[in-house]
Amino acid sequence: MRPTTERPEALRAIELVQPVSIALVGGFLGAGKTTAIGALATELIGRGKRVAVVTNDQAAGLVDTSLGLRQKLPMAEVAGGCFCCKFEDMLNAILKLLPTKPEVILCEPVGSCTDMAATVLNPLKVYYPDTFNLVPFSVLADPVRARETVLGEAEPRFDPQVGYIFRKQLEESDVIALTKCDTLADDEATCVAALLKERYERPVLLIAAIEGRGISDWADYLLSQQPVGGHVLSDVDYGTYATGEAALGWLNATVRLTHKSGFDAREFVGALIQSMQSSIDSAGAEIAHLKAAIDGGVPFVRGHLTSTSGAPTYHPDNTVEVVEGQLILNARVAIDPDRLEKIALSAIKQSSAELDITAENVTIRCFRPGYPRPPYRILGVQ
Ligand SMILES: Nc1nc2c(ncn2[C@@H]2O[C@H](COP(=O)(O)OP(=O)(O)OP(=O)(O)O)[C@@H](O)[C@H]2O)c(=O)[nH]1
Ligand SMILES: [Mg+2]
Repeated sequence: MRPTTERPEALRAIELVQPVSIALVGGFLGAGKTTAIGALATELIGRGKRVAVVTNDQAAGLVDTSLGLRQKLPMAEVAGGCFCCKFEDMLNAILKLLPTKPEVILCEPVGSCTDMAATVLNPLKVYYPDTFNLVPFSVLADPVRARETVLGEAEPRFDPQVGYIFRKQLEESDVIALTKCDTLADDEATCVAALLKERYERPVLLIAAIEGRGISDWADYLLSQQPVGGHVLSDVDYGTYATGEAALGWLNATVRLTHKSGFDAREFVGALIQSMQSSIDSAGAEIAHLKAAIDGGVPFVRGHLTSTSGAPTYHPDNTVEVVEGQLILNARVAIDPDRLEKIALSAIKQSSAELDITAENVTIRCFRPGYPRPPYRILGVQ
């Protein structure tokens, strides 16, 4: 048993008959965390495990949560800050899921955060040694971003402080998973993985969650009692980290969409994303992740774009007729938040006018993430 340190009063006692496994799946914005978590959940459920998911964002109203609910996974959301700054909220989210008797809880931290090993894993380890069974901390890396940010193979498209966060995330992982390997030739994927392995001296797995590739090996690794939290960041420069986070404009919006006789939700999402992409490109800004979904009851259509010069992807990528639906728009872009808000509102107006859709009940939150101040930060665990 690990040594216990007295739990601060603010942290409640949690008594469980069996410890619950907690798997943190981190990585930069758009790396493929939600897709990978969905595939991992399917794999674990196939192995007879009960799985639940905790999502996390700087503000409420997430495409990721809506998507997880679609997969019929027990879900809880921590909004208003990252797990590290909202550790008590993360515990409350876990508590909320306990009635579903999860054996494994997959937790997706905000993609712009780092220092998780010291501020999340170590507090769980130290204050709840018999409650939680921590499995290796996976950090996912998109090959395009890894090449420009870590391997120096292309010009970085974000400020250096954003690159700093990306590299710190990988540095504190227990295991790295190179995502979207279906977009690379096999030898290319192996080569990038070998370079990351050499740089960070830890296992690097290859996954293509979209087609389920590599997920079984990843699950095997997570369940094989490997050491956890072995790369705590003792030297994070919170000034640089905060500047990197604040370089990103953050927007979460919801809009009610209706049409007299029905509209193609896929077409609307496509028009919206392309309009925003074009305006963001004209502003010379880089997209970290732009996602738009229409929840039309049974149909659920979403589109993603993970760089300004990239091509959007849609799920499903065919006509989906809806009469009314809720648009959920999440944008993380290296741009001033006020400008991002104007771009989003103009794109919503233009795309709805094009398709003769009524857009109303707009809720919009647009901001830069605040300075990260984790309440619990433990560097060393004996
Ligand atoms: N080709 C390919 N695309 C993928 C794969 N996994 C994820 N993607 C795509 O990458 C984009 C981002 O995926 P998400 O899973 O939403 O990424 P995320 O890390 O959860 O993003 P944030 O929550 O915004 O940080 C989406 O368009 C996904 O379809 C994959 O294995 N192959
Ligand atoms: Mg996600």
